[in-house]
Amino acid sequence: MKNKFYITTPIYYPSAEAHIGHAYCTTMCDILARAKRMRGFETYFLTGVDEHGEKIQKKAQEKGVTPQQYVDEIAEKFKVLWKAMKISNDDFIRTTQERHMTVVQNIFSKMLKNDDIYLGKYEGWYCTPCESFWTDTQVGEEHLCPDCHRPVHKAEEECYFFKTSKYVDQLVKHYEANPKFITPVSRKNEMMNTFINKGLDDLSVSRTSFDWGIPIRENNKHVLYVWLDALCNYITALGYDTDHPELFKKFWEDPNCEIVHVVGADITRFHVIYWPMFLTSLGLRLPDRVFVHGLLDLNGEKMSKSRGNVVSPFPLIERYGVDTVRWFLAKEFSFGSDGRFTPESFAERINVDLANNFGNLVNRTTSMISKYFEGVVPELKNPGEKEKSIRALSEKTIKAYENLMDDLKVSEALNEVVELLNVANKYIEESQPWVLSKEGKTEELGNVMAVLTSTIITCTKLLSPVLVETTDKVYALFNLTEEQKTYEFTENFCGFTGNHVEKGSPLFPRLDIALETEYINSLTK
Ligand code: ME8
Repeated sequence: MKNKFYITTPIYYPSAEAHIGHAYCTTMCDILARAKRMRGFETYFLTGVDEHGEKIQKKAQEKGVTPQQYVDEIAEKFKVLWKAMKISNDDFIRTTQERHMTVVQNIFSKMLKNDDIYLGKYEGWYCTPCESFWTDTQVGEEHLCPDCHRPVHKAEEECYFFKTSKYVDQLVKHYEANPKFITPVSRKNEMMNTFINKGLDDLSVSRTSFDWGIPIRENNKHVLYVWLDALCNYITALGYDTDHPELFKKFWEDPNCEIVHVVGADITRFHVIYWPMFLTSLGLRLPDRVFVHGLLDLNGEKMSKSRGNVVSPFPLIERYGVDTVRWFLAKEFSFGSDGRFTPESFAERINVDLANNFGNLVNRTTSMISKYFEGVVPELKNPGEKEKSIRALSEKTIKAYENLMDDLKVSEALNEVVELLNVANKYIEESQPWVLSKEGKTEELGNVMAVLTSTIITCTKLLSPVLVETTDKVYALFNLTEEQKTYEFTENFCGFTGNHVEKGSPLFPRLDIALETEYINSLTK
């Protein structure tokens, strides 16, 4: 099993402010990164912004500022959002940074020298929003972009081409030998059918019609195609081809490091076709996995910055707290499938999982320990069948959670924990502590409290990559020692005897669905 983990988000276009879709992808990566770190994997988590290209240049012109001024402002807003969402990224790369641009120029030179890039002429259909050229067959009779379905226009320019034909067989072999390279597998089939089987044209990798890009040293009429520029961020951020390549050696070059790119379904093609080809051209290893997550829509309509129907995470964080927003994103949608954001689903999800299940369990347990045991966690003595079965379930949950997280199945991993919480709540109903107390069955009553405490702490730990603020609150309620807070301590079932417990206010207040639906709806108008 690999003991290092390098995970990346796409680098987003700062062509408008970040919305809940960007927050979704970044939060899922953050959860995966935090879950690995918690278990002792050496982890590196990268995000950033993709600042070049015609689209950005046009936006800046519309606003009457320089492209650099324009991206500086929005890049800052992305950083502020990730801070507010408690994103634990190790670096934030911007493609206008010198550290990126110089290395990308070197990369282009290398590819040119290797004869993987040549100068030619392009005649085709151009989609400005996607910054992509397409052939007659691809745009069809209606002349629509096969990716975004918007109209394309005829364009001709001298440009450099990358020889995709040289690498396509190797790529397909790689897919076959590594069935998890593209996850979910349906995305691989889509790529084969839509692009590879139809025959790939050489990829145009330079532009002369605008100048907001990385200049090509060998021919300064040209700037680099934004996708070649952007994809390289995954290695330039690590110091590839510099005099300080430590991170690159430590993460990219170490076969014991698992490399995962998480991307939305809109940009699969670039990550699973062209990026592997570029890496092969440079003689570098490929990532282990490209995980393609689904896109979220808003009340059934495609959410996009250009359409203007987007939800900003900021007012949600402000009103409900960061953990609730993170929880909703992680739990509501099955990672890998498309999802629908509706205001009702937000409030309901928080009530069902956090207020009624997790929060309620913590609240009931701390109150009962205060009431029956003067706030001190009792010892587990002579456990009965129920206690033994919860212990077994707890151990099984930890294993299942680890395996599912390792397989990037975040929502499924969280489901396992929610199931354990459900069982713990049922255990209260079945054991009826109030009856045990009345009947003076102190040992049995103590066992229930010990088991509930242990289950709460195990679940809190497993949920800590998502519920970053709540974790500390729960640890404080149970006065955990530093040792008890460690992940390894999950092996000690009922290892909390003698801890002093505080009675706190509810962790997650129940939301009024109608009221909150109205509030969230008002944000999307
Ligand atoms: O494509 N639902 O940047 P981008 C879920 N710069 N995720 C969404 C989403 C939605 N409705 N909308 C966006 C680019 N995303 C390039 C990437 S990488 C080398 C260069 C997320 O700002 C999703 O992860 O258009 C998607 O792939 C990404 O944002 C696209 O961001």
